[in-house]
Amino acid sequence: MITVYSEDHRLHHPPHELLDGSLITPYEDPQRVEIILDAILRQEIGPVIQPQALLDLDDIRRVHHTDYLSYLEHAYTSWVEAGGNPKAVLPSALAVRWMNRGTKNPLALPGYYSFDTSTPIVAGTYQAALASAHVALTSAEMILQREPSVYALCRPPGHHAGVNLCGGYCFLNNAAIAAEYLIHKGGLSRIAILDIDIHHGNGTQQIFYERSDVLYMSIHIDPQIEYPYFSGFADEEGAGEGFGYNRNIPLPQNADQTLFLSALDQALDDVRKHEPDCVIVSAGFDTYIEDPIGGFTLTPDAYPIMGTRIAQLQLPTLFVQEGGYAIQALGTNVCGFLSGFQNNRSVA
Ligand code: Q9C
Ligand code: ZN
Repeated sequence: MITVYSEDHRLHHPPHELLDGSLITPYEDPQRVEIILDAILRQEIGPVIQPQALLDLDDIRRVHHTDYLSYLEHAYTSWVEAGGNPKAVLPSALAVRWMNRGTKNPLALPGYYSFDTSTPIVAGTYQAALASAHVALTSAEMILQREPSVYALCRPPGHHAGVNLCGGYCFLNNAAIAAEYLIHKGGLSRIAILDIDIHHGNGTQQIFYERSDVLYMSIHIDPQIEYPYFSGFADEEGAGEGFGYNRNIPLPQNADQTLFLSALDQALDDVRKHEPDCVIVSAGFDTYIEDPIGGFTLTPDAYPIMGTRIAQLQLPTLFVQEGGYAIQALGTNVCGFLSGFQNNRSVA
């Protein structure tokens, strides 16, 4: 399987995040994808290529508002000019419920465009986020060129990013951007996004909530106990035309492989019923037992099984890297997953 990777992810390397009231070293570290890349090369998963052609911002504007993109582009410089801490942009006050008037104040803007305090912006963040989206777009283009499956090694991740909101280490929603590309450039009529990161992909859910062409299926830790707390409940089923095309499967803390795999089987049944032209897997590995911010108890042997079951769909499949923070095990878990998939396909 081809992997698409860009070294520009390194431009996003914030010094801290604010978690549960403490300023800590970020879990979302550049080493994550370096370790995955290394394992992919050593285990000969397949060729690794760079993003192709020129990035067209219109492909990103199909998902994100222009004012949000221009905020991301200028956030760091205007923040520093206005006297913000040059180490990183982080909001102090969030625009919530009825307090959501717009602002031009560079020290206040981060609170308008963020929904948490663990998604800092540094000088290279926008370029890194664009490169990550470019990785997803290149991978989507290869699917259109009849590549049966592609792995987009995206960093920063994307599934928490909404149309005009960053959060959960995410700035641009790579999976959503790929889905829109497949529909608009490739003329695909139906897509299924299967999100197996431990966290609910609130951004992806928001983007497609009223759409029936893109099915969003998410298996994740119960939002009553874990991040993102305010979204991801089973009764969020989509709205308007999109009713029935959003499905959340929350699982309890400490969910194990048996529970996870039975949720995956349910999700795969729904994916089959949707009859998609392509499946996009939001592939997070923070379900692993040793993950420092996880909460499930999956062991490395779970990932090849997950790959195998997804392979049985026998559909064009685009894997988009999301979370996973147990750095020592990430390479093994990702390669196990991709190999499990590859070894069980009739088409490459
Ligand atoms: N107690 C992704 O996996 N903080 N984002 C969680 C845990 C934010 C995770 C707090 C986690 C974001 C892509
Ligand atoms: Zn996650």
